[in-house]
Amino acid sequence: MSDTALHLGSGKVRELYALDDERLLLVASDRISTFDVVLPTEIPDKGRVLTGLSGFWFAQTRDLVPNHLLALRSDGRSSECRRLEMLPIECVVRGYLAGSGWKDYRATGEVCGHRLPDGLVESQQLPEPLFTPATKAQTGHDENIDRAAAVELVGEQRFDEVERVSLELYRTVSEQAAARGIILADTKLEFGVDERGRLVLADEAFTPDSSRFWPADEYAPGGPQPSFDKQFVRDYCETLGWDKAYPGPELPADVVAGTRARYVEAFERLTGIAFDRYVDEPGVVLA
Ligand code: Q0N
Repeated sequence: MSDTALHLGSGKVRELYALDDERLLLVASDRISTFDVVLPTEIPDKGRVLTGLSGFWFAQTRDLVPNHLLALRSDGRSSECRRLEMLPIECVVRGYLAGSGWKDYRATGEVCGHRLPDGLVESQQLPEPLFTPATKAQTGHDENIDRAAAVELVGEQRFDEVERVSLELYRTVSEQAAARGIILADTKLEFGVDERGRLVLADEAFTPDSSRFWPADEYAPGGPQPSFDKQFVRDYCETLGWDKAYPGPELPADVVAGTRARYVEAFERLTGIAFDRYVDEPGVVLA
């Protein structure tokens, strides 16, 4: 870390520092959250896996939309980024009916104002991917919003642009993941605007923390799907009868090792790059 960087804020598992007026440092820790609670036990290399995957997808999608990544640091968990004016919406794309999308559909037959056919089941693939924006809640949960509410926040032109770009990104990345046996069920993107008013993809992108990845060979619509990365942790927590309130439980060594292996497997399957090569030279994901 640069010794003089100013700490700007913390997410549940990431830290943000200002390097200077134009640049930020985004640091991904090895912390893991489940059922919205950060656990006291870390997953070694999780932060490197997420930083490497984000860098890989930024490089793979740079011709679709510019992104904020300037450099990956040699620790593999820190990225230097362009400082942007962030848009006040979460740009979610859903190809499958899971999470709050499933909840909203079951209650109303709609997701973010998109009317869906009757009779869809949990985790079913949608007729086409949907742009389903949400507000950025400072605390608590993001709230799904319809087109009109999102237009109020970013304007009509910018809305149309982030909708088009988000759907293009989802199609590109989900095709590449499908070719490697992984379903990208949904994903959350964040965009900013640079000094010349251009849209720039920011934050992390297409990581297991910002997306639902499902192993394609276990896909079975009609119920919730096992998560690629956190399923061991969730299964273990369910055996404890924990009330899912803070503080969460410590994880035993076998759950830590199994979960680390799943994160590394996700990295290697999605990128086609050996994780050890990334640790050696983070820049390999950008080539
Ligand atoms: C920014 N967040 C929300 C780290 C992630 N390129 C940027 N320019 C200006 N601001 C931001 C970015 C980015 N990325 C993004 N907050 C500020 C996500 N944070 C939450 C805290 O942990």
